[in-house]
Amino acid sequence: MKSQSKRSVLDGLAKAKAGKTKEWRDQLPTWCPGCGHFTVLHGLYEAVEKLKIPAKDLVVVSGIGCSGRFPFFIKGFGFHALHGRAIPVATGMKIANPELTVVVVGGDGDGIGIGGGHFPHGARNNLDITYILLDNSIYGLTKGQVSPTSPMGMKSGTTPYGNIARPLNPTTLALTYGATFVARTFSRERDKVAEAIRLAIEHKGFSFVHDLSPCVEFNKIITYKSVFDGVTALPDDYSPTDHTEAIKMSESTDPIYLGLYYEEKIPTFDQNVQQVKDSVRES
Ligand SMILES: Cc1ncc(C[n+]2csc(CCOP(=O)(O)OP(=O)(O)O)c2C)c(N)n1
Ligand code: SF4
Repeated sequence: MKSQSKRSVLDGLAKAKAGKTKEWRDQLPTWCPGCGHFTVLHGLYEAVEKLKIPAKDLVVVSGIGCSGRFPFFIKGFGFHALHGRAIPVATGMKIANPELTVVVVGGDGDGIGIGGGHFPHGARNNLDITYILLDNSIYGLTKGQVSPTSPMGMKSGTTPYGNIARPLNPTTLALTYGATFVARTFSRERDKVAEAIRLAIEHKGFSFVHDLSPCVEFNKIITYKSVFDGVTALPDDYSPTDHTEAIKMSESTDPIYLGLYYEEKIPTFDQNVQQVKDSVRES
């Protein structure tokens, strides 16, 4: 009874804060209070609201993890796929119905660990989907094991003496794989997260948002404070058109840069498929 009333108070507060975007809310999120994933959920509400995407045309696809719960919390269609398999599922959906707005959401374990073989192909095909990676540098759902983005030395359930593997950098990977829109955000900055997601959805092609989304429950090393102390915006004179420069800036760890790293307009997967169809018909 007590938790029920607390729930409805939280629900009421969230609704009041969400303003117009409350129309997009579905089930009450089950994440821990303070989890960085909330910011991204609200960012996505704001983005689809601003872009006036009808719920019937939106599909959110996820893998497994705390981040994998995403489709339950937003109206529209959703698909909670197998661990690491959200991109192939989204690929099928987009090919079957190019009119859909397809958004993939997943964790660092889901997308860079078990699903790491799919990310390059979504990107290099320039499929017109948006991929939001919620990076908390830990496996949250399974209660705190190191992930492929955990820093060296980090102690966890699976690394009691400290992590001995070097971390992967999702922003650099996306750029290297050929993603045509790449941004990095931080869950402490709600407006910037919402704007990055909106721009990513607007982009025609494979758009990638790498959100630094602290796990307040299990990661005591990568926290809101540690991230806040380590990040800064990309310089004012930075231009997101130079691929080599984008990769160089993405690799910086001191500071870690936030913002739009790269955007390129080239034909999408759908357009290339159409071109092949037309040329086959003509021949
Ligand atoms: C094939 C398979 N292997 C392992 C698991 C167990 N498992 C569930 S979620 C998860 C990791 C989730 O971490 P992440 O993707 O970073 O998301 P988070 O929970 O941190 O949001 C693992 C290993 C599983 N469900 N399926
Ligand atoms: S365990 Fe971590 S990632 Fe999962 S909901 Fe809680 S704070 Fe978020």
